[in-house]
Order: sequence, then structure tokens, then C-alpha cells
Amino acid sequence: MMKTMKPELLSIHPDVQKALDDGRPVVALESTIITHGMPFPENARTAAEVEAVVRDNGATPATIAVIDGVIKVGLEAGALEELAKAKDVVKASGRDLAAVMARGGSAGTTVSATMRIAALAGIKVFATGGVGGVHRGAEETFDISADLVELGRTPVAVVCAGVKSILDIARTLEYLETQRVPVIAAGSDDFPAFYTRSSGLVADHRLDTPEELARAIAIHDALETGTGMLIANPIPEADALDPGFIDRVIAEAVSEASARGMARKEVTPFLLARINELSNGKSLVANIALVKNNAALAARIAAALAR
Ligand code: PSU
Ligand code: MN
Repeated sequence: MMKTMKPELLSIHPDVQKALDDGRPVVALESTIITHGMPFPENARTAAEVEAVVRDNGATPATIAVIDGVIKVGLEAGALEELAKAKDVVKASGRDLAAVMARGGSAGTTVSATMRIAALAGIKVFATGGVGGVHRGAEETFDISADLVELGRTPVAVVCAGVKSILDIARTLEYLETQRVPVIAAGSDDFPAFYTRSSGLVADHRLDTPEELARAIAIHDALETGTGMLIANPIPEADALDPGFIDRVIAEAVSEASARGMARKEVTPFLLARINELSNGKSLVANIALVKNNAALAARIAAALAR
């Protein structure tokens, strides 16, 4: 499996390694959501709670990050807390890993980097909040997340709550179609929009149970297309935000970002922080709820896959 990554570069936590060796379910978790997606201390609390949700639903959590030049698959509680507090960590997509590791640095891993590492470690299911996508105005800025490219070439199933309307959702779905990435809504006809249960766009496919989703992953794997899968799990009804309210907040944040000339990897963290401020923390509460909801579904899918 790990052909080129020596243990001194990629270290798998013994609990995770044992679960993998025994064929028990494992769920990968990203860390940019901790380092750049949420403020301290909510980020630290959420990271620990998400791991607990994965365990409660029958799987072993493997939070992935780079610590002092080493990729960690599965973090100790102390390391998670330190990462959540740290100010000098890099937001690493897959392309950033080599340079950060070469200088012994630390990084939160985005969806693209976490997928790559999960694939190396042999983990098939990954839970997050939202994936990156095609940004609004991408025809001018060319801002398309590396997450989408990775989904097109790394066979890991990513459970998310759809795509935020900081992005151009329709174009994001077009890109995923071109990249041959199956997009499946869990228990819904519509593709969800992160803070709300519907983006107004119909999802390509709907499957209703963890067992069906696991079957789809197994079949997709057998097809050997090499692509990932996007499983879009709508935010629970009780936690969803009012669409009119959050749309106004997002529009304001997006226009501030472009007025300030935000570009490249700064765009998404800036928007998330601004949306949290402009919504008086409501977006963060919703974000935490949907991540836990995704962690629970991912654990159930991983459990079904292991059976
Ligand atoms: N969306 C969120 N929270 C996040 C991110 C996206 O609601 O924390 C992070 C994820 O790690 C995702 C990354 O992979 O942002 C995408 O960044 P970019 O748009 O720069 O590709
Ligand atoms: Mn970008």
C-alpha cells in the first residue's frame, strides 16, 4: 500500500492501524476545518466531539494533519488541542505537503490533502463539513478548489453537507460531472447547500441508507475509475439556517472579499470568518451541527462497508 511514504514521513496511530489491520471501520477527518475553518476554542471542542461521534457510531476516527514535518493519521487529544491553538500552521492542500514537510512544518490538511493521505493509508471513507468548489466569478479569477481535482483522481468517499453558496454551486456540479465524480445526495432529492437543506438544484442520485451508500462505494471501487465519490448529506432540519438570512450574509462576505482583493488560499478562510461575524455566530453553530451529522453518517457507512 504505502510504497514511497516511509514511517518517518507518514505515521499511523496504533489504534487506527489496528482497526485497519482487523478490517474494522475507520473514518478519516480533515484538519483545515480546525486550523482555518473555525475559531478557537470552538474548533478544538468540535474536533474532539466529532471524533466522539465517529466512535459512537461504530468506527475509529483518524484525524489527519501534518505535525513537525510528519503526516499523522490519527491524532492524540493533546496534539489536536495544540493544532487548534497554533497560529503558524499552514493550510495545506495536496500540493503544499512536500514543501511543508521538507522544512519540518505543521499544517492543517484540506479535503484534497486529506483524501490523498487517506488513500495512502487505506481509508475509504472521509467526513468533513463542506468541500471546496468553483468560486463565484471563477470565469474571471480561475478560482477552482484543488478539492475538485483530487475528487477526480483519488478513490475516497467524502461525506459533506453539500457546497456553500460562497461558491457557484451549479458550476461546481458541472465540474464534478466532467471529472467523473459520482454525486449522491443522502436521503434527499436535492443537492444541499451546507447551511440549508436545498441548493435548489436536483442531485444526480439519491440513496437513503448507509447500507445503500456503502454498496455504491464498493461497486464504484470495483469499477476502478480511480475517482472519489461525493456524498452530500443535508444539514438536520433543526439546525438549518433561514435561506434568505444566510444568502444576504454570504453576499456581503463575498463582496468584501473581492473588494479587498482576496485571492488563492486566503479566500475560503476569509469568507468563513466573515460569515461567522456577520451572522453573529449562527453560521458556526450550524457548521458544528452539520459536521457532526456528517461524521455519524460516515461512520455508519464505514461500518456497513466493513461488514
Ligand atoms: N469549507 C468549510 N470549512 C472549511 C473548508 C471549506 O465550510 O474548513 C476548508 C476545507 O478544508 C476545504 C478547503 O478542503 O477549505 C478548501 O479550500 P479552497 O477553497 O482554498 O480550496
Ligand atoms: Mn481557491
